[in-house]
Amino acid sequence: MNVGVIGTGMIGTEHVRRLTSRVAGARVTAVFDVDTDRAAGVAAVAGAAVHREGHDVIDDPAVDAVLIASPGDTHADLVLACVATGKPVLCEKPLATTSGAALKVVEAEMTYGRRLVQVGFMRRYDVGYLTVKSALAAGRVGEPLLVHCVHRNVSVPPAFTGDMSLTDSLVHEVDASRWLLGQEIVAATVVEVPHSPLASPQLRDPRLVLLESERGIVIDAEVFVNARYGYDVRCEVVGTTGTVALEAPTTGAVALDGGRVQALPMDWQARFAQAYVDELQDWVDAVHRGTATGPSAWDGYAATAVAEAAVASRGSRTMVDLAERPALYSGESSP
Ligand code: NAD
Ligand code: ISE
Repeated sequence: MNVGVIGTGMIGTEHVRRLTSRVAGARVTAVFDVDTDRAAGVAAVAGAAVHREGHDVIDDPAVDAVLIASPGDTHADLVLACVATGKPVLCEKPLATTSGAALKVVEAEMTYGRRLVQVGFMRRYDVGYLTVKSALAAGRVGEPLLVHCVHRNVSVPPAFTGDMSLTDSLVHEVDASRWLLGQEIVAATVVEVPHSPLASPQLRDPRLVLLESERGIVIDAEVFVNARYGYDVRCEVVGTTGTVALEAPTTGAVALDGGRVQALPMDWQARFAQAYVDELQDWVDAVHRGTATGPSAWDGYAATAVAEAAVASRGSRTMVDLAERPALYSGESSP
């Protein structure tokens, strides 16, 4: 399967590397990035052609499937072009920066009549999240009552502005909660907390968000994108008879001064390294089979709709404006 990659920044470059050396059944044959030097460097490693714009990658007859890893505000237009040409596409999150744009993708795919779109919610492939999901499915903790989520980054690049901790980071907590619980999120409240002076004031960092599921489960999600000490993602589901939580993966331990210090991953690349490989392998296998099964356009739309409600919240409980879910998306991957 020949893959065309649009966007060869931090994650795009790593996805090309994974497709080239860790994933079976695919090779990268075309790339585009507005930063032409970056595109050329990545293309040289993969043995791929460099195109003059994103749409040229999609229209390239030798490209069988497309991976989009450019910034979020470019995604919807590119995904729509993939659907129009009938090419499978793995689009990094967020699917779109507005729920209206994401819904257009859902509608285009419905018109096409078959799933072509997978969204890069890689946590669904992480062994820790999969363990929590199986424990819930087996009823090991009874009925879920509450979910506690923590999403802490060491820091974020200067391009990370405004409400991106909701539209770009919180969306992972939204998707993980929807998937673990098998329920949509119907309301969001952003609770005011003191902000870190170490973060740019416009980020209002950290954020504490209360999400409510359709059957009344409350999810508290802390998003702290300048936490400094490490990349720390936590999730605990509290049930009627027990709780189930992610293990905190460590990258080693240092013994000193009569104690032992566990090292944390410092970024998402390290924390979710295997999940990204498994996500890509699942996508490639699905494209070969002709059926997409990973996180869908609907999942991308639902996450963006919840983030939009959180942005609008400003302290008050805000209902999520969600369209009715079409039958195309009633499969295993969606609530
Ligand atoms: P980045 O800024 O490092 O890379 C983005 C790249 O896109 C840059 O090389 C930039 O030059 C290029 N670009 C800008 N406009 C473009 C356009 N119109 N067409 C093609 N290329 C263009 O950002 P990143 O961290 O790699 O993030 C890229 C996307 O991946 C974002 O949507 C982000 O949310 C997502 N992401 C997902 C995860 C995850 O864990 N799933 C992790 C990181 C990033
Ligand atoms: C980034 O885009 C990702 O998706 C990471 O997984 C997440 O931890 C980070 O907050 C986002 O900015």
